[in-house]
Amino acid sequence: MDLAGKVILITGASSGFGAAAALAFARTRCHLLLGARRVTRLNEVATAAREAGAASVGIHVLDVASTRSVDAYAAWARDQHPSVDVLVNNAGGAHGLDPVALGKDEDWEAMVQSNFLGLLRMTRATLPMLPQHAGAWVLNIGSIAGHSAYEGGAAYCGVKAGERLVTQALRLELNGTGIRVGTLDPGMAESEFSLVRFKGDAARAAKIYEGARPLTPADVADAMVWMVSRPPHVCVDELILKPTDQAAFHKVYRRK
Ligand code: NDP
Ligand code: 8X3
Repeated sequence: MDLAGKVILITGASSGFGAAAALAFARTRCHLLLGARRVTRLNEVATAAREAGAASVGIHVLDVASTRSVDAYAAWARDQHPSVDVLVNNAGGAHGLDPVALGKDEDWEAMVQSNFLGLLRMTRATLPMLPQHAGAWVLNIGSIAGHSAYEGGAAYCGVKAGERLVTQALRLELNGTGIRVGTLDPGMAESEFSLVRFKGDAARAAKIYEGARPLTPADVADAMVWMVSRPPHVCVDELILKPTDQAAFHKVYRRK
């Protein structure tokens, strides 16, 4: 499906997968609506996306953890374009790697708010703008963490497992509307993810990728564009994308 002229709304577009997705979709000459909390970073992404060929780029502050912010964002988006063809629910991330016995309320709450409630809020606010029977998409970004648990990942794995089930419920609810719904579930990818998880500890974040060859945000963005550009009668319900070096969360091949 040709994406030129389509309207793509991406949450969490200030870094990592969201920023790479903005560039990848820009190359298809679509219109972009970008949101995140760091507006300065959004501005930089918008400049790069215009240079990459986007038909237009709009940015607006967005905190998916706040219903008020999500509703203000949706009202702004409606002013830019009456309809949105693709919603990419990407905003989120992990906070901490503590076992449950040492877990912190603020970390758990931040993960539930952004990855889980934020996705529900954004979807509720955007659904009235999605055209029916024209190949529209709700593309949610999950994780291999939603498929199997690991120590220290109880809350993060829990919210990403929740994301899969929200995706499945929405797929059932929207069947017959022509609106496609699916989840893209990456494994280890080098972005600001680990820096955020480890609260700015760059050395600890770098260790996660040491000796391995992780996915890049551009790899994940390529998969997003592929999913969204299938013909309207084709829906990729679930796609797991992992580095060749990562057979499972714990099984990572590392070069010396
Ligand atoms: P980054 O930390 O690089 O990007 C996260 C993005 O989410 C940022 O743009 C951030 O923007 C935004 N964000 C976080 N919280 C909020 C919020 N409350 N409101 C609005 N925006 C928010 O990480 P990734 O690009 O790697 O992560 C993107 C998604 O992919 C996340 O959902 C993550 O869980 C998932 N994922 C990541 C993997 C990895 O290994 N990197 C693997 C599998 C899935 P800002 O801070 O400006 O608001
Ligand atoms: C991020 C990937 O496996 O580190 O979702 O949790 S993982």
